[in-house]
Amino acid sequence: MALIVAVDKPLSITTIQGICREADGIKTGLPTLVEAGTRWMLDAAKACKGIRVLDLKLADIGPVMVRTVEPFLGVYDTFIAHSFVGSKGALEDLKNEVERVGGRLVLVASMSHPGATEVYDESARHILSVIDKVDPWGLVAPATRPQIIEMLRRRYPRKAILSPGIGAQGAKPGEALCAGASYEIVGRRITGSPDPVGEARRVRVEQYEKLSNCKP
Ligand code: BMP
Repeated sequence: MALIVAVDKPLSITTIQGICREADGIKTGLPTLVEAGTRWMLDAAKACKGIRVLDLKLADIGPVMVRTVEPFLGVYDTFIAHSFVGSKGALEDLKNEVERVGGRLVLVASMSHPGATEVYDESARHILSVIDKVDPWGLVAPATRPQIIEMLRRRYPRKAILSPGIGAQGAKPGEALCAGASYEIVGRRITGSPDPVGEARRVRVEQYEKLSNCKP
């Protein structure tokens, strides 16, 4: 199954290692950077053999985004940015820098919270045109609205689709995979459990059960 654990609180490095044995990788971001600092961020990524997603939801001019990710290049392999800042002078710079060292760029196509319909979905035509221009490795799309995942999968058969919104936000494991996502991102359900490694394993089992019964 395809599971990325959103580690939004600084768990022990041993727990991260355990999670990474059960899941395909981890995603960390601003909460852990603010709470635990750059050193922990680098140690967490080094402890994980799988996919290491740095999710700073970048949304700035190119040189600032490039400078922001610099300490993490070569340690994290996947970088998330907002798409609404556009390509020229922004995302094209970030993409070049990340790919120069073998990394991958992921753009937010839409989000999982209810307010995402106010701007992201209203602006879908513009967002898709930025995605076409930048041509990132992957996209973020909401497990809470699987019809968006289905649309993106039809439009971009070969892009990775990373889907958050499972567990605490209401979607069930496997639902986004059934809609065409490549990975499901699960945070609090796993990191808030007294046994995060066991909980990651349980999520995988639920993904498997759901995926074996996807409606055509
Ligand atoms: P949780 O499973 O605890 O709700 O965590 C979801 C994770 O996915 C968080 O790290 C959040 O930043 C991220 N995320 C999200 O929830 N919705 C989005 O649209 C995009 C995200 O990156």
